Amino acid sequence: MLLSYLQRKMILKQHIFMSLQYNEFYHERTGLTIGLKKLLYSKQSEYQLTEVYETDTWGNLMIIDGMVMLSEKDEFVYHEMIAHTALFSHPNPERVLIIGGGDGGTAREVMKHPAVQHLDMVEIDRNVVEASRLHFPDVGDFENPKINLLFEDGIAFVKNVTEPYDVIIIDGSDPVGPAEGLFKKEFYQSCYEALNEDGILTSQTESPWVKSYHQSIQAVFRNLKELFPVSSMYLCFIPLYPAGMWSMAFASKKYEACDSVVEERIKSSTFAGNLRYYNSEIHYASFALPNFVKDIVR
Ligand code: SPD
Repeated sequence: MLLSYLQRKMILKQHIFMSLQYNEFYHERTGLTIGLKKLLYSKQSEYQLTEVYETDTWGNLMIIDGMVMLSEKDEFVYHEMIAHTALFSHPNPERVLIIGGGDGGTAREVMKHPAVQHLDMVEIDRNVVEASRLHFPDVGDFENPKINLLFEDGIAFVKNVTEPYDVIIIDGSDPVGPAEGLFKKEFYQSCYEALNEDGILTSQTESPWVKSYHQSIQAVFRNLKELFPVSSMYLCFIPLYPAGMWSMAFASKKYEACDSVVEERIKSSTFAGNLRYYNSEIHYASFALPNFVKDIVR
């Protein structure tokens, strides 16, 4: 078929336009589209491919193995929710461990708590830290002397902990590739043992809207329930993660998340008023689950 000059021009324009989009499909042809301006970073490690793009509307965007990790504009939701929900639920979180979290956003939020004396952050891939230092200057807190950044496999690290933690935060990737083990019972058992007797754990646990994640979500909550006296899911809303609704796990050896003492702690904190997503109402409300989500973790 012969195409007119105009038709050829349109096809070319469409092609160029499409190639400047990032697409993450979470169900067949259904997914997320983000307009891109240019590629800023691309490095393959022995574990994964880390890329950073400048986007049209979300600032810089980090993608690992074809999955969005964070954008400059919406990262605060994830990092505030994974850090403060655990830290405000603990009366004195002095020692904290982050598994993953190489972009530094979770560490930034953890270090807002004056009680924290020491933070070990165990990231498997140096490229994640490098990409964040270069292209997400406002995200990471890497210079704080209380932070001990280690480039190791978090799953192996947590098996050999000698000085236990008050809080462990699992800020990993999706349950494929190097992060797959972060959804397994053996790993949660090691985390349980690496926590003090009143320790708390939080973890990212994927989107309840994405069916292919259901097995991993169910396994995590089943495992946590078997290990910890207190365990529940909580939710937050992150526009660039598949389907926007994101789940996290809260597990605790002693303290409840929804306790009036927690509310008091949040309200009397010197910095909580400056956070952009998390507050005492959100803390409570995030544990309210829609029925279809309850059915997944029941
Ligand atoms: N599909 C998104 C899962 C991302 C979980 N980790 C994000 C890292 C941000 N510190």
